[in-house]
Amino acid sequence: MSQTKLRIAIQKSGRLYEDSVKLLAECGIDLRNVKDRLKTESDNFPLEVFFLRDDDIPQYVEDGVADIGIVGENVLYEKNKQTTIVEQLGFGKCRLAIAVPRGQEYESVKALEGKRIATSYPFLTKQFLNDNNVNAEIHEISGSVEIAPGIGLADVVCDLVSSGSTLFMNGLKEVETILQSQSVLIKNNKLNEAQQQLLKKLVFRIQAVKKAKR
Ligand code: PRT
Ligand code: ZN
Repeated sequence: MSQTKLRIAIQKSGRLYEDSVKLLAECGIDLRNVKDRLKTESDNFPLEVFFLRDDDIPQYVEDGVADIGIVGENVLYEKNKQTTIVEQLGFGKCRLAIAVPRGQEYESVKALEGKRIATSYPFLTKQFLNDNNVNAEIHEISGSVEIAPGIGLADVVCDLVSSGSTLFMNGLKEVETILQSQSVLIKNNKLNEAQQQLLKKLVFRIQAVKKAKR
């Protein structure tokens, strides 16, 4: 039998990096020196780790460049790739929300009609607007979305929120929640039998770690 291993894609740096590496450690998987690496592997579990930008992880897993990955549901649904969620991981919790200038009246989603919405999540924002029969202009920007209304770039934002302090500091108030998100383990849809077995082993360990934390 050819040697089998699982290739996992995790965030290279950012909010999910620490928790992703920690989860693997808690699963008893030792990684060789992870700092400043593009990839590494484990000596005590047949796992190879690729460090990537979170935005690229759904595509890599769909393509089978990585077999599994850890990514936020927000990114997963925005990218809309063909992968399967295996397990919710309980970290990286946030929500994708629409926020308007604090002084602005807001009664219902109809208030968004004709507005300019700044977001890094055009797909999910569009879906929300369509579901609610609202026509609005989406302006895709890649960062610092919250300052868009303040500098006249947009009327409204659709962005990730966790504590809410960023919105507050920018004079915005949250009016609609589009998605509740946390990080999830995803898998490629065409894993072979041996890979499925390895994944089962990994998920069993993850569930044990989660249980111990309850
Ligand atoms: O470089 P790379 O592309 O990999 O990273 P990134 O900059 O795109 O993502 P990163 O590291 O910022 O976030 C990775 C993931 O963490 C996100 O996709 C979410 O799944 C999750 N996450 C959890 C968050 C937050 N909480 C969060 N609060 N991602 C971003 N934020 C930002 C938000 O965009 C806003 O600017 O934090 C600000 C709001 O925070 P509060 O606490 O002020 O509300
Ligand atoms: Zn990103």
